[in-house]
Amino acid sequence: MSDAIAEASASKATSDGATQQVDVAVVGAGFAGLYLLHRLRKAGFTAVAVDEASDVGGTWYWNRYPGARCDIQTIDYSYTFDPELDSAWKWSEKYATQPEILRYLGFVADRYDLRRDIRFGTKVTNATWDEAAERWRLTTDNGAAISCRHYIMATGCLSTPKPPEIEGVKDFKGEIYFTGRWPHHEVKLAGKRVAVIGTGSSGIQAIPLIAEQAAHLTVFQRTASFALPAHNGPPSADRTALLQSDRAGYREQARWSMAGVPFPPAPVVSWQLSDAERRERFEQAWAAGDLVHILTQLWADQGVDVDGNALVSELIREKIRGIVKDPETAAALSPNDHPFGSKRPCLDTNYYATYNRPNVTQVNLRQEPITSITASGIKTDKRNFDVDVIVFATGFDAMTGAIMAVHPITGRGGKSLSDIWAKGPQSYLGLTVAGFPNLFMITGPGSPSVLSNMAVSIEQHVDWVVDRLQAMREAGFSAIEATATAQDGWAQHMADCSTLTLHRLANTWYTGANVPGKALGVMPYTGGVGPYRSICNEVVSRGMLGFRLTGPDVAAQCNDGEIVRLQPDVRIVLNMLADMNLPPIESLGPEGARAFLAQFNAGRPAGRPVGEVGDGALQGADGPVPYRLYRPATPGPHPIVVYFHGGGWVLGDELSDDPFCRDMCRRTGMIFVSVGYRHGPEHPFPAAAEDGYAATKWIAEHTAELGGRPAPVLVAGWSAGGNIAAVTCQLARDRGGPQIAGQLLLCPVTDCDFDRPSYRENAEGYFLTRPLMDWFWDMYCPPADRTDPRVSPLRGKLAGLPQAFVVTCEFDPLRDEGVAYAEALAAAGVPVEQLKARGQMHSSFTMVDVVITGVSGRVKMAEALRRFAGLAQEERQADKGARSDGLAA
Ligand code: NA7
Repeated sequence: MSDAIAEASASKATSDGATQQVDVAVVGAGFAGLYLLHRLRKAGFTAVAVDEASDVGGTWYWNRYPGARCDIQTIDYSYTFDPELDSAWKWSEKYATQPEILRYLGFVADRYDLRRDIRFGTKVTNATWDEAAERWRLTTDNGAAISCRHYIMATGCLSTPKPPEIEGVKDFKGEIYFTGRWPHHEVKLAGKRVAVIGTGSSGIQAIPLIAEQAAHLTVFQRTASFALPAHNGPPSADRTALLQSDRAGYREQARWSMAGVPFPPAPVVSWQLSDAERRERFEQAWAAGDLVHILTQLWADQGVDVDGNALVSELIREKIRGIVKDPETAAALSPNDHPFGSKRPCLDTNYYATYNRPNVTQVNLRQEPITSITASGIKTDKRNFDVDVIVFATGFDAMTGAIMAVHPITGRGGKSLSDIWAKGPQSYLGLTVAGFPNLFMITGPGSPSVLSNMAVSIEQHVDWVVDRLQAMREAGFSAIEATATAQDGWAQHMADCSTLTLHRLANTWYTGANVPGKALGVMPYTGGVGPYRSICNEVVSRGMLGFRLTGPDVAAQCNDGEIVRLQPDVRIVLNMLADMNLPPIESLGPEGARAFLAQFNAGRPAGRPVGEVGDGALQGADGPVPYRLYRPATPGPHPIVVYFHGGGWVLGDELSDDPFCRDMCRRTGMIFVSVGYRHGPEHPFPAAAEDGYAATKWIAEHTAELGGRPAPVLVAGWSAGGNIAAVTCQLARDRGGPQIAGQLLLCPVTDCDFDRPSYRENAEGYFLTRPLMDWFWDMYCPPADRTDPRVSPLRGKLAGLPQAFVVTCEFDPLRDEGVAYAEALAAAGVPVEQLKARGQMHSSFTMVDVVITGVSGRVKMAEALRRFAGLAQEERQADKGARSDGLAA
């Protein structure tokens, strides 16, 4: 039988008259509820869906306001589970209108005969978990109660409109409409004085059309949104051609993309482009009329870095100034309190130009807040506006509203979901909640949901849930519940993810800030659709990690744990490396390994601009060695940091940590001199150590020539470079100088002992492996010399060394020897601070602009260096929030 015709053969739900008995009850008959019903039936489960509306459609049933459209290209905002359905439906527009989307959902409901299992005009009024029977007991406001094994909330993220929160609404004598509950009858606005409150996506879509009808339109704006022209028309020819050339491949790419729309990651960073090149990219994106395109395709740093984002924001503000004739109105319409994309950007048709119409007035509520609604209109603290109609486009109690506020849900031990979520939604994977067995949420808080193409995220969730229910049935399990450990781990992972993007910097419905009194925190998963999908798959492949499964005749199964302990971007990098299936570096030989590193580094984002970069040679221990100097753009002279690159004393050179040196030069406001010390095996121990010391001495003696502040200098290094920095401090103390003001040791090698736990726990899989460290040691230092403090500084005398900042990473073989060195320094009376970076690996901090979660660590490193040099601290706007992300273990 074709997938296009759903099996109607699933066993019928039974009813004892008062209670309808089903395997699964679903709330909602929108995109998610419809697909759920289809899948559940095909899997042989009895199911019923309940919806307050009188027909299918979910959000598209209710949001019928003028101009309501999809704002993801509709060929992407479609079901993909059935290729026959996928090719049977043709969208008439690039962004379909609400009536067309509703027709599509009706078409789907008919095609699979879904309506017969939907109870329309019915609301669940109460849901309680019956522990003895292991069933959910639901009461409804219309007809039989429901008893079900599994209860699934397919309630949508934006389905509970927010109350107006303005005094006096009841006093108004005119007509009141809510965009999210627009009437089904025709609303006549011609000749009327209309007010619209709210300028989010709904207001921005409705305002131009209302302005065309109304005698006068007054728009009350609290926060200006970024809006981009939709350039609507027929479905875009190039996207359609892509889809048609390889439908399955196109859909699969969407499933593994970051936003659920098949766009590749942007390849370049903003500082690699000239002003003219950036403008050209922006103009192309503006002309393309595609939100996901403009949000992801301009430059790689636009969504993760305040400075990169500011460039886009300003180009959009320039457009607004170019369209809106009145400069004061243009200024009020120009968003300047949040990064572009951190609040949901909107897609418009003639929105800004509407403000040039003589019958449209804008009221800036930041300058004159609404004080009340009166019988005749709206009162601000400066004026009265008499109107006939008020349209509330004031948004939704997003993400949690429909799940929590609509009806009480009582789980295990009589605990209510509202109580559990009082301080913000807790979930495992955004799919389940500890204490609520057999309850699932489709696109719940904690999943990518509203930060993605909902159609793609819904299908992924429905498939995952129904697959699990099938697997449970086959294994004899009747109940599934997330563990507290898994849920807490997910909360930590969510918090880690939220440092990746700029959503945390705006007060929005993503964070709950639009509803007075709601707990604040980024609710959707910001780690991306593809990574999220792979995590859900990994939960399954690791034996339902984080779930407790029980059944009447089988032994309980609980494989407890946290699914992601790495920082989210580190996980992505490691997965990419694993997919590349590279040969072990140590198998390439020194030359091959060096060539590999050069090739690897060529593919990374370019380092950020600094004031000046210059190359030179200095006196090493046995002749000249090269150096590269990074000078800040600020007026000098600056303190000098002597820097030693990583590479296991074998690989790398004075250029190989270029992005890190640039980043630290910018953050510290200091000169970084990266030294090209000699390498093994050509120059074995102690060549690198002696070069390190000689270079530091030379630099300290040539500070003026280098344009730096007079000595003392500072030293810093990563990995084997951290080893050289630590050794240099010991040699400088013992050989009468130079004076060193402080040492930054980033994941340093400090000892030749491989027996510490971090060598066992992280032997493989985190880029720097135990076999690679073995090889580095073999290339550089004969066994007999390995306990020499010039290569194992932990074995040296530690008293009297310069103050230190020691960074170690949780998933690094070198972690424990770094910690041991820091502790030994402290025990010897050396002032020392440690950063134990949770979820990071050996290369995290030097993968600048790749491992974005490394920013907070580099902020702390820079602060330490500034302190060592006696400079005042300064927080850059771009680092806002980065210091307090709980990175340290
Ligand atoms: P949004 O995006 O939440 O927009 C609501 C708008 O209403 C927004 O401009 C709010 O200003 C404004 N608002 C909310 N409450 C008030 C009060 N009390 N006074 C004045 N202004 C207020 O909802 P939409 O329906 O437009 O869009 C929802 C999503 O649907 C959209 O993002 C797409 O994903 C589809 P604020 O920004 O809070 O200052």
